[in-house]
Amino acid sequence: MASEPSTGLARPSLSVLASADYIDQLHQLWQQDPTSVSEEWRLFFTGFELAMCPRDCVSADRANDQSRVASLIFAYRNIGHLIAKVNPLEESPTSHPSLDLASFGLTEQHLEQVFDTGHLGGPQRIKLREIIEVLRDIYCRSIGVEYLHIQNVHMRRWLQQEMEPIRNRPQFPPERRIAILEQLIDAELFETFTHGRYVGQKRFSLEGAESLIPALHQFVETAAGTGAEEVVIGMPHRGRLNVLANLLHKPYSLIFHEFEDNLAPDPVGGDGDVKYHRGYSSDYPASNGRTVHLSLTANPSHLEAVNPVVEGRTRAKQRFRGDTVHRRKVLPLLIHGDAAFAGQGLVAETFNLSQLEGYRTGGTVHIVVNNQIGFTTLPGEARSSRYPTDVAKLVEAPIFHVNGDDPEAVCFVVDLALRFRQTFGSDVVIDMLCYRKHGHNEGDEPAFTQPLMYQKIENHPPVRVTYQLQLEQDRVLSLDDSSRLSEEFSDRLYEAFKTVKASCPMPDAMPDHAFAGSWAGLNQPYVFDPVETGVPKAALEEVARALATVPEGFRLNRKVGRRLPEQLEAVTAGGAVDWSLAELLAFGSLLAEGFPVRLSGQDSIRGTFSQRHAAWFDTRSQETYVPLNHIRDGQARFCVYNSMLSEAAVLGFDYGYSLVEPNMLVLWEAQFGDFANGAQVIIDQFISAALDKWQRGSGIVMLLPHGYEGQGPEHSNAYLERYLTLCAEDNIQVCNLTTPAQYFHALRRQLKRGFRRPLVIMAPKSLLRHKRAVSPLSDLVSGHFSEMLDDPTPPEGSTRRLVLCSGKVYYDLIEGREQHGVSDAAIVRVEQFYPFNDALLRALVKHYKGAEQVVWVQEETKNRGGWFFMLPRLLELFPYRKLRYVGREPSASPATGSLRIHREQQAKLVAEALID
Ligand SMILES: Cc1ncc(C[n+]2csc(CCOP(=O)(O)OP(=O)(O)O)c2C)c(N)n1
Ligand SMILES: [Mg+2]
Repeated sequence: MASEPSTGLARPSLSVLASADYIDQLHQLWQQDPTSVSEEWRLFFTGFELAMCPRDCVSADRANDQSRVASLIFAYRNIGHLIAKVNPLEESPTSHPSLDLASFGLTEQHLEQVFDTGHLGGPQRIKLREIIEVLRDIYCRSIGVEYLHIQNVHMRRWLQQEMEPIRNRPQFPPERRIAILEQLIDAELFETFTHGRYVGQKRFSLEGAESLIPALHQFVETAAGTGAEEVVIGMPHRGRLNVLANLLHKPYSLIFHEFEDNLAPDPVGGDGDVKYHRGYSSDYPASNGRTVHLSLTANPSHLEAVNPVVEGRTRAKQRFRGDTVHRRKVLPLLIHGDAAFAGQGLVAETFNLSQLEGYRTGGTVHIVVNNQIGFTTLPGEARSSRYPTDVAKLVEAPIFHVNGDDPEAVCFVVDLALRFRQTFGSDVVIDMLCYRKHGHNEGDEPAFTQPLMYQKIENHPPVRVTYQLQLEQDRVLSLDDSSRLSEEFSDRLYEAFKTVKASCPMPDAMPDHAFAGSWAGLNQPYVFDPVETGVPKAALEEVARALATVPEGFRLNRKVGRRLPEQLEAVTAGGAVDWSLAELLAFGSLLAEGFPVRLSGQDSIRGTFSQRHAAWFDTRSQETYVPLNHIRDGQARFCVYNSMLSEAAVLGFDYGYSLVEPNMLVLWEAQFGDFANGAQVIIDQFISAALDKWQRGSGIVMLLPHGYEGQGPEHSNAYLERYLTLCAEDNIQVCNLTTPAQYFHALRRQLKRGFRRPLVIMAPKSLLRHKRAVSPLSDLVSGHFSEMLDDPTPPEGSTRRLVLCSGKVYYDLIEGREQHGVSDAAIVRVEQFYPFNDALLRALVKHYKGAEQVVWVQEETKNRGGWFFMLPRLLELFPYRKLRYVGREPSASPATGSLRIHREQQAKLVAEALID
């Protein structure tokens, strides 16, 4: 197959096609009613129609020519980027058919005529030739801009005002230009120095994209200038060490130390991670005297997976700094590779989160390090769109394509992009076209697959060299002085290298932010010691009253209102508490104690099963009322959100949130537990492993509706077994609960211990309304969570059979025991699989020493559920007894699609568990 030369551009523009459709629609609207479109479009269509007219119908009238010129100006604004010189490896086309004079009905003769420039800035009337020069200067040099897809006229005007009068050309003072050169020197020499010293070691060099370093310095400087206090950064492997060293000022000695010993044991514990995945944070002293805190989020290899995590962290930090209105103090910055940005769905998902009420962060600045390749894959193989950034049009973000070999243009667009974000609170994208000097990593041979591209790259001078020459030419800095800057930096690197080589100590300079600030004291090991999580009755009554109080004039849905008196009575009279009431009481009691609660998930406000009604909706006005925010003055806030229909981005976001807020109950709920596998990367790479890899704790709660109730393969099973295979080193808690009180205590316990661990709950569906799945209020007033539950009504005589189970099947078993008149079987429940409280189970089953048979019962198929997790544990616990599995047969699909077969299977497994 012929491979395209690497132009950074894929096939003919889908984006252009997409905008052509859009323009057609607008054209039709204009034809029906010229005032229905904006002034710019009116001018455009007037000129366009004139151009389409046969010659003899066109009067030579000046006004018509002026309209043609207006169309031409519009066209440059719209598609000037197609001929912009943004690719350091390719000559750009100098013309485009859609920009030719003939396209507008103009000729060479018009070039010398004077026309009005509209809003273009500069003199109001100049020759057409000059107008085109100005337009090419603005839109077709090192910066190509896509912004006319933005519907908001204020945004478009703002961008025009910022770009056109100064022709998209920065005027940096000499000291800033010298600083840019120094940053390029840092970027390049850091790579060449380590390349020479640590031959063949992977570092994912930034060479070819060194302008990223001045770009990031510019970002922080502009951030400081707009009053921002913190930047939360997410970035992939490429150039990460460089960014750590040269932006976050992670000590060079520490980085070299990590090169000496690829997997250095971390001082805080855990198995650690490779150096180009770790997080870091530091304070950046900006030149205006302010300090900006920079925090690079640890991330896995899985490209783009960190995006929603960064957004969640940002939002939590904004809350922490009281920045919840304008969101200008804490800024998310995401850096991407071109192939990953175009390919990974999480990019689109994260864009989609960006303006949603419970998830917005005031806009993210995205920088795509577009080195025009992904490993060995070229753009033509990697995407169907022209640019890797076309996905950003989903949120109408402005997109700046910029030549990475023009570092001043890069800094200019970074400054512009961030000011846009600070002004409009929405996303903005920079596509920095550059190249990759080496192979994918330093041991890789790029000439195997891209020989022509790499011949070009071989002969391409580093941007530091061309910029040095430019500064010399502009008499800003002599070449001698430039060389001196390089030597000074090399000396610093060499000094750091020598100290590491001499002793190889773990430098003390590594700050440990893992358990500082609000996390202080929360790094204790996991223990089973019960924590008292009961709540005095009076406090529960206070919550229950809030839950039963309908504000004056609020028209509550009758069905929703019907259950309020019952709920109140359950608490005041000490009655039976069902699952959803227990949940609301857990939330409410925490809120009253000052712990905020955040719950997000699909349809979580009402609850998928109509069980929660966390907000009420006025039947006539649709106005909402959240009773849990009206418990008492000074209480913490309850935030509940219906999420967008995604698992990965939303779970990633809420997980990110939980990283910042250990004293907030953060819950993510799947619609049905099955769907959580759409977020597998977040579960595998972050939730279960972050503590071990990066010493980052989280107390996130995952609610995963689970239970075999005849709803078919996709609404029965939350893949309990998947979570169980992830369990080690007390990393996560996995529960399948049977009572509302257990749920209540499990939720409250999350905030009451000297450690935080993610809590995965197989959440109920039918148990939400099961008449036996209730708890007496007294179980909420005192007591605590228990990992195992004994049989509340054990056999009066001898126990012949010990039945062990977990979750909903327990209720089928106790009903079966009554139905079949079984009097010799005890039923013990495993409420928490992991961490596995072996001692507690051992103590419980002591009462049933006489049982000849031990049965593990589950409703899941044999290849799922808790069986394989329990088997070795049960063998150890009952070495001399007969151990049996009762449950569904192994099956490729989790459950049958037939309700009848489901019922037969369920009845059979219950009978088998209890009777021989
Ligand atoms: C989700 C995911 N799939 C595959 C990989 C393997 N992988 C690592 S880097 C890479 C290419 C990335 O290309 P690009 O995004 O353009 O970044 P670059 O390396 O060019 O800077 C691939 C496929 C990965 N890390 N993550
Ligand atoms: Mg790439």
